[in-house]
Order: sequence, then structure tokens, then C-alpha cells
Amino acid sequence: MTERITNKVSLDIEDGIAFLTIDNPPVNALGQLVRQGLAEGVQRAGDDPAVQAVVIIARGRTFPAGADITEFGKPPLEPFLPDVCQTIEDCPKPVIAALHGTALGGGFEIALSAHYRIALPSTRVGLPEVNLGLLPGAGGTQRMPRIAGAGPALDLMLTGKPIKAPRALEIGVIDEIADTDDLRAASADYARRLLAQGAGARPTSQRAEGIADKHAFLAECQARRAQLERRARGQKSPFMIVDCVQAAAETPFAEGMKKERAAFMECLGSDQSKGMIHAFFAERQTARIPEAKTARPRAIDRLGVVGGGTMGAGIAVAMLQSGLPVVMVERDDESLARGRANVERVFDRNISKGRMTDADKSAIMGRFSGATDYDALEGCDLVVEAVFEDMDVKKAVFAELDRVLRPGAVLATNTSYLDIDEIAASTARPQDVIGLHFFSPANIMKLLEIVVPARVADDVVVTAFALAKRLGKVPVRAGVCDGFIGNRMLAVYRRAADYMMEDGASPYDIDAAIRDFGFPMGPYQVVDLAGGDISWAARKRRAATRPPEERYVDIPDQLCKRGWFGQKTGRGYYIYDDKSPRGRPDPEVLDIIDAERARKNITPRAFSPDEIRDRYLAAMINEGCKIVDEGIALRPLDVDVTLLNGYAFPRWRGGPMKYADMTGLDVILSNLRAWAAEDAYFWRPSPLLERLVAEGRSLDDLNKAAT
Ligand code: 3H9
Repeated sequence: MTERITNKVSLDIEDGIAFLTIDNPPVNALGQLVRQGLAEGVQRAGDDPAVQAVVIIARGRTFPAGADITEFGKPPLEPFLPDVCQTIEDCPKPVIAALHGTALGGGFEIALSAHYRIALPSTRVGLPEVNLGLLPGAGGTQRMPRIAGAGPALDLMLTGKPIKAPRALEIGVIDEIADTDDLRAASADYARRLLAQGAGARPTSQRAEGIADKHAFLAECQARRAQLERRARGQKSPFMIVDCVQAAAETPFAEGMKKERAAFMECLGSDQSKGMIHAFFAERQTARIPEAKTARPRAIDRLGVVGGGTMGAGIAVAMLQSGLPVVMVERDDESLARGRANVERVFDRNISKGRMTDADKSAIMGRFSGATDYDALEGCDLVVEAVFEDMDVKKAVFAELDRVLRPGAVLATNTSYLDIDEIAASTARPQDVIGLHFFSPANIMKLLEIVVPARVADDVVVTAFALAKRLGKVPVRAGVCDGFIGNRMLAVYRRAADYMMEDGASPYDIDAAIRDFGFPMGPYQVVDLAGGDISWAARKRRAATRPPEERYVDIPDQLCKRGWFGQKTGRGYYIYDDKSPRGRPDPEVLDIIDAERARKNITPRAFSPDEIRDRYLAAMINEGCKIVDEGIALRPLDVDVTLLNGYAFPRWRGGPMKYADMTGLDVILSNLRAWAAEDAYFWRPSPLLERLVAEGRSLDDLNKAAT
């Protein structure tokens, strides 16, 4: 007979084995009713003389994937998860966790509190709290190292990446992999075998194999700390994770738990965690688009790419990895051979890094075909054009696509700034034309801006989102404008940097301040990496339409005129040579900057790192507000997701719009107003920002209103 403990957890007893079944779709998050059900269920099973062993198992697609993140920030409700875990561990009868799906965070901590763990072969376990600016807060930092040692425990906690069942078995955090799909039967069988062997309760807190070699354990913690100094500067939770894990080897369990709880609560209250939790939900909300309310996606079984350059090849790789057949069209045999080689190079690199085998590559390349004739695209359901950024060239490609593709096929352009309405209008089927703006390298970068022209059909937009999901991309819906969401913002915050450079900050000061904020590179390092010629071409293109009020800084052009395009020419804002492959400051660049200031009668002034950061961010935020106000982005969260996934905005800051809310919109606005005195055109505040401040509302209020 099945008894409901709460409406999320039930208990049934079969041949002396009590099954506690969690049922809280979609991911069995450990909300209050689950915690209460587990605590009461374990107590009851422990007290029941008819019960010899307890199995904790979950219905649906997964064992709990963690604490219920939606409860964070609200008043905590008892029982707390660490106490539930302790109740499980204290059960006098053997408790077995039966895992499937993704046993993550608090879910895996429940499992670690059980005395034994069995899993389906496809199970993955992990402690991804670090991705939310948190640390495992239900005993994970104390229990896992006691079983597996510092190395494997810190791998899981610091990368946040789950591991597969065989690896989990290898490091001892699961005990058995089931050899049937029927997990309930397998766990009952395992329980009976344990009972037959006389195995009893085996509290993880009393295990010590992982901490036996204390010297090696502490050395590992020390080494990780040193790595974090380089990789996670400015972040809180990774350092606290190492501190807590270290405590597992240095203090009794109860004390370690106290330390973990205090650290968890401190992280939970931090802006970093709020930023990362915002990012988590925002990335799941960008797919909520108006078109999805009524339209259904068209079928996409065969894909095409026009162009085999870096971008086209990267897109082809992303498509191939999704399991679909891909046709690549290039203008001649030589270009096609190069395109194919570009695709193969990605897989060859993966093979050399041990990420795939030759057989995997052959299987994938078996789905790839190339042609120099557009007719080869005939059977494709969706084709992405990735040729040279020139309107006439694009129109010629679209005329060919219009000719060969079947009615109802989707015609997509990867343009990063051309007017997609104009491209669509050049075809006989503007309803089928959409922008799919991939980021380079397209097989790696998560962001996909889905650019929606005026005449496109709703089901084409929905199809593009379905494709993004299939490719494992994070899609963001964007309207048509110069640069869409991301590049439009980039142009503005880069200009803010150039103004500061001309007014007195060196490019090296600016890069350092932006790195200190958390970007992996400063704007001038990025220009050097991407190639100064790229942005030079964009400036030349915009020259004719540049508004006369816009201040123009010539320094970047001065560098380009000397052929200093950055890393590829060994010289840009930095010098790159054997002595300094990552670049070192160039005194001649500073001379060029000084000469430009003198030419414009600018007396240089000092900029503190804080002012550099504030101006750079305010320019970004202000443009983001304009983009939301104009409807180019659906919500502020779409701007955040764009910058986080395409422009390396530090995730633990939540994105520029979240950062603006946390800083205070009134602070941003008053800065903009003050700086407008020196350049009214550039620093003109967005009307949306003014309205929100006047109404005492936040950007997140707009997110909430839109969902
Ligand atoms: C933690 O455990 C702290 C403890 O150490 C200590 C506590 C004291 N809560 O991603 P999907 C929702 S911290 C609430 O699209 P998938 C999600 O928003 C937690 N909701 O599916 C979405 O909702 P909607 C540590 C959650 O198959 C729906 O479920 N755990 C949670 O692509 C489907 O999600 C993590 O960080 C949650 N924990 O991927 C794991 N998780 O449909 C976070 C998901 O309304 N979760 N939702 O948009 C994941 O990584 C992925 O969701 C997962 C499934 C891999 C599980």
C-alpha cells in the first residue's frame, strides 16, 4: 500500500524494503514538501519494525536536480536540507539512494547522506552550486571528500560539471551501476544483497578513506587555491568551497558542517549569487517569445550552409554535431576544399584532445556533403548564408536560395549588421527569411541572436528557436537595427573606452580596470585579438552616416594606418613577440595617443579604475535600456543573456541590466546626467531609464511583467 507522506513524497513497503518516492516535476527540486516528506518518511521507515532497508528513489526524468532555486531569497522553510540529510544518515537501517537522470546539488547531497548509492548507467551526478555563486550547502563539502578525497571532490565543486556514472563509481561516490532499466527492482535487489551480507547503516560522516592522507589532501587544497587566484579572481564561492573542503580534513564533521552552513548563507546573500541565479533563469526565459504562443516549428531534417570560411565552417560543425545532415555550398572547388578542411580541423583538434575518436569523426563527416552548385541545397529545410558582409553579395546568394529551395524552407542570414528587411525584400518569400547571428567560433559560442525581420512568418521564428535548442545554443530574440542587440551595445561601450583613452586613460589602464571588473580581457586586448582591421572596416562603413554630433577618436585609425592590426601582425595596442606572447604595453602607442591629444587640445586627466568601470558600464547599460525601449530586445533579461553568452560579461555580475539594478538605476542615471555636461549627445540618458527612476521601478520589474 502506498502512503502519501506529503503530496510530493510517498512511502510503500515491499518485502521489508521501504521505498520513499519523490514526485515533484519537472526536476524533483527539493522544495519544502519534498524535504518534509523525506525527513518524515525516513523517520517512519526507521521506526517501523517491518522495514529492514530504505530506498530513496524519484519518479519522472531525474533524481532531484538540487534545492528548489525559486525558494532562495524567500524566508527559509523548515526542515532545512542539511537537517534532512542528517536524518537520512542517522537512520539505523541501511538507506540506499537509487539515482537516475541528473542527481545534482542538494539531490546529490541527499544521495551522499544515504549509506549506499546505486545508479542507472546513464546517470550523471554533480555539485553545480558554484554556477549559482553558491557552494554545496547540505553536507556536500564534508561528505564527498571523506569518500573521494580532495581532488575529485574539488573537481566536481569547482567546475560545477557533472560526471557520468562510471566515473562516479571509480571515485567511490556511487557503489553500483544497475544492469537493468528497472531501477526500483535493481535497488531492491541491491538492498537484499546488502542485508544478506549483514551490511548495516554506513554513515558517510564517519568514513575517512578520502581524508586519510591528510598531507596530500591539504596540498591539493593549496594547489587549487593558487589556480583560483588566477582563474576566479573576484569571485567568492570558489574560494569558500576550498576552505570548506579543507575543513573536512582538519575538523570534526559537526564543525565542518557549521563552517559550510555559514559559508553557504554568506554566499546566498551575496550579489554574486543573485547575479548567477538571475542568469540561470534568464537563459531559460529567452525562449519565451510571443510567436511561440500560437505558431509551431516547421520540420528541420536537413540543413545547408553557404560559405565555408571560419564562420560558415563553425556553423556547419555546430549543425553536424546536432546529428543532422549538412550540405555546404562554396563558389569553386578550391574554396569548397578549404571549407571542408576548416570543418575537419575542428574534429581533428577534438581527436587530438581525446574528446572524440576517428570513428566518431567518420560518422559525423558521413553526414557532410559539399557542392559548388546551389542546386545541391534543393532538399534542405533550412539554409544559413555565411558569405562576405556585403549587401549585393548577400542578395545574389538569396536570389539563388530563392530559386532552388522548396516552398516553406527557411532562408537564414548570418549577417552581423546588414539590414535583413532589405535582404528579405529582395526575395519572393520574405515570410521565410530570418537572421541567425552566430558568434565566432560558431561551434563553441553559446549565443545565437535570432533576428526577426518585419515580414517573417511566426512559425519561421519558432523554427529558429527550435534549431537553437537542437544546436545547444542560447537563443535571444532581437529586432532589426544596426548591430542588433550585442554589436550595437559593443559599439557604444567601446566608444566610451576610446573617449577615456583620448581624455587621459591609457589603453592599459582601461584594460586592467575592465579585467578587474571580471571580463577575461579588456577592450583593447579584444581588438588586438579580433584584428584591428575588422573594426576599422566597420568605422569606414559608418563614416558616411555618422551623425555630426558624434565625437570621433582617431587613435584606432592611426594604429591601423601603420598596419598594426593586433596579434596577427605582432603589434596593435600591445606588442606581441616571443618575449611577451600575451602582449606587453607599447610606448609608441602612448606617443601616438599623446600626439592625438595635443592635436585636439585635450589636456589629459587621470581616471581612477572605478571611474573607468563606471563609464564603461553606464554606456553599456544606457544603450541596453534604449534597445529594450525600442523593442529590439523583448526584456532586459534578453540583453543580459546576450552579453553573458556572446561578449564575456562576467556571469557572477548577472549581466549589465542586472548589474544596473543592483547598483541602483538612480546612481546610473545621475552619472549619465553629470557626464552629459561634457558630451550631451553620447551620454543622453535612455528615456526608459528616466521613466523607471521616476517611477521607482527596476529593470527586473520589466522582466517580471513580461512573463
Ligand atoms: C543547491 O542544490 C543548494 C544545496 O547545495 C544546498 C541547499 C541548502 N530549482 O534546465 P531545464 C526548472 S543549488 C527550481 O530547462 P534541462 C527550470 O527553471 C541547486 N527549478 O531542463 C525549468 O523551468 P521552466 C543545484 C529548477 O532538461 C525546468 O526546471 N542544482 C531547478 O535542460 C526544466 O529545466 C542546480 O544548479 C531547481 N534546482 O536541464 C541544477 N532546476 O520549464 C540546476 C531546474 O519553467 N538545473 N529547474 O523554465 C539544471 O542544471 C538543469 O535544469 C537540469 C535539467 C540539468 C537539471
